[in-house]
Amino acid sequence: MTKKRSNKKARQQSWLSSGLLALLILLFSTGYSQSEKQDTIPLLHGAHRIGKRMDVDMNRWRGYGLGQFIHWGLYSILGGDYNGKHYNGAAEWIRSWNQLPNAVYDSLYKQFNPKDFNADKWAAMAKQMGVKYVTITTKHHDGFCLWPSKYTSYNISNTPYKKDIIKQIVDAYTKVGIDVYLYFSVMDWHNPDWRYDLKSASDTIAFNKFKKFTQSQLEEQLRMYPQIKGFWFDGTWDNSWKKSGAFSDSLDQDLKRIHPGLIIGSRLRADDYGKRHFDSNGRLMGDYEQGWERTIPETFADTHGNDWECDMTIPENGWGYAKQWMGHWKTSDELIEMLAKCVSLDGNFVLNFGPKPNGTFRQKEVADAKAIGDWMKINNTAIYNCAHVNWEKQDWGYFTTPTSQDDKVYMIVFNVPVSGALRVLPTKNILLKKAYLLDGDKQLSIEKLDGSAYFVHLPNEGQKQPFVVVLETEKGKNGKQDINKHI
Ligand code: FHN
Repeated sequence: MTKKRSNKKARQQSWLSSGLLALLILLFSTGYSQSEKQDTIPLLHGAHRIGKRMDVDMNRWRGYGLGQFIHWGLYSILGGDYNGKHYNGAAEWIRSWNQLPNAVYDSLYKQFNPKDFNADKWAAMAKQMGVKYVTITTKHHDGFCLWPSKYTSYNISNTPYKKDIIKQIVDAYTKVGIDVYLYFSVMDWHNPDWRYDLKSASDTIAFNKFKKFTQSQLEEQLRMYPQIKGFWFDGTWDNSWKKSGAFSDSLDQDLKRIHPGLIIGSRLRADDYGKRHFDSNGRLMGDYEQGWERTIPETFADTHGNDWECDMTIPENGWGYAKQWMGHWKTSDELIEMLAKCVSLDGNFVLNFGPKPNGTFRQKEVADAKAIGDWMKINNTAIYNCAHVNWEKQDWGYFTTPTSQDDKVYMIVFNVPVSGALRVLPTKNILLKKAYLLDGDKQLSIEKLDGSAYFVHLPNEGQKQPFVVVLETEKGKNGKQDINKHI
C-alpha cells in the first residue's frame, strides 16, 4: 500500500470513528428513546403508532388522575359462597369452581333483582369521591349481559329486574360529568362458540361465529350508548384470541371508525405472533398500557414513558362482591398514597367497587369513597391534569406538576421526618422561589443546601392527613418530562 493510500484510509477511519462518536453522543444526550429504535420484525398487526396518542380525547384521559371501576353481575348474588362453602378465588370467578355446577350458576339470572339500585346515587358517590371516569362491567367472563343485548337472551331483560343497567349508569354518570368506559370480557363461558384454543376445523368454524357475535355486541353498545369514551377489554389471554390478531386489529379499527376518539387500552389486540400489550418489536399496542393490575410501577423508567392506568382492589384480590373479603383491606390513606404515586409516574389510579346484589355498596367502600373525596376536595389541584416531574424521589412522598403550567411543582407529603424538614433535589440547578401549603396558603421557609438541594421547613403543627406543598420555580423550570419523549 502506498503512503498516499494509507493516509487516505487513516483519514476515513478517523472520520468514521469521530462520526460514530458524534452519533453516540447525540443518542445519549437526547436520551435514546423507544420511538427512535429500529423495528426488526416486519408486522402487519403490530403497533400502528409510535409514541403517545396526542388528540383531545386522549389528553382528557391523561388528565383524569382518578377513576372508579365497578364489577357487578350475577356473581354478586353468591358473594363468594355456595352451599355453605367459601370459594377462595376472586368472587367473580366462582362459576369456574368445580364445586358449583354451571347449570346452577347459569340460572342465577332468575334471581337478579337489585331493588335498591339507584344510578344517580352511585354517580353522586363517585362525584363526591372526585373520580373523573368510571369503567363498568357490561359482561364479565360468565357471559351475562347487564344490557339488553339482542345477540343473546342471557341478559338483563330476562331477569326479574328487566331494566337496562348500563343505560342508567351511562346516563347518570354522564349527567354529573363523569366519563364512562365499558368493560367487556371477550372470553365468554356461556357462549357455546367460545374456544380456549383452535385445534380443529370445527373449533375455527365455531370461533369465527364467536368473533362475529363479539363484534355485533360491541357495535350494539356503541349504537346504544353513544356517550361512552372507550372500551376496557379483558379475557383476551387465551390462544384462540392470540391467534386472531388480524381480527382484533380490524375490530379495533372498525370500532374507532364508528366512534371517532374511542379509547382502547393494550388488552384488546395480539400481534401476528400472538404477543399481547407490546408487539414483537416491543411497541405498545393500544392507547395506554393496561397491564398494571393491582400493581404500580416503582419508577418512571418502569412505565417506558407510556400512558398507563393502575386498577386496584381494596382487599388483596377479588373484584366482584364477596361476603368475606380476603387478606388485608387497604386503608383510605394507603389508597390516597397509591393515587399520588400513580399520578407522580404519569398514570391514572382506578379503584374498584363490587356492589352487592341489591345494588348498594358495602360500608367500607362507602367510607373509602368519602375519605378519598374529602381529601380530593382540598388537594385535587395536585392530581387532576398533573404529570411526572423529573426530580429525585424523596422518602416523604411524591412530586407532581400541572401540565398547563411550567413554574409549579407539588409535593404530596405522606411521611413527615422528625426534623420537619423536607428535602428537595430539583434537576439542572432549578431555583426554588417560594413554598407554601396548598391548604390555607401558609408560606414555608426554604433553606438552600450545598449543590442544588433544598430543605422546605414545615410548621410545628402535626399534620394528620397527607397534604400538599406548592413549590414555585422560575418559569419553564419545573423539570416536566417532554410528554412524547419515550425513555
Ligand atoms: O379475570 C379478571 C378479573 O376478574 C377482573 O375483572 C380483572 C380486572 O382487571 N381482570 C381480569 C384479570 O386480569
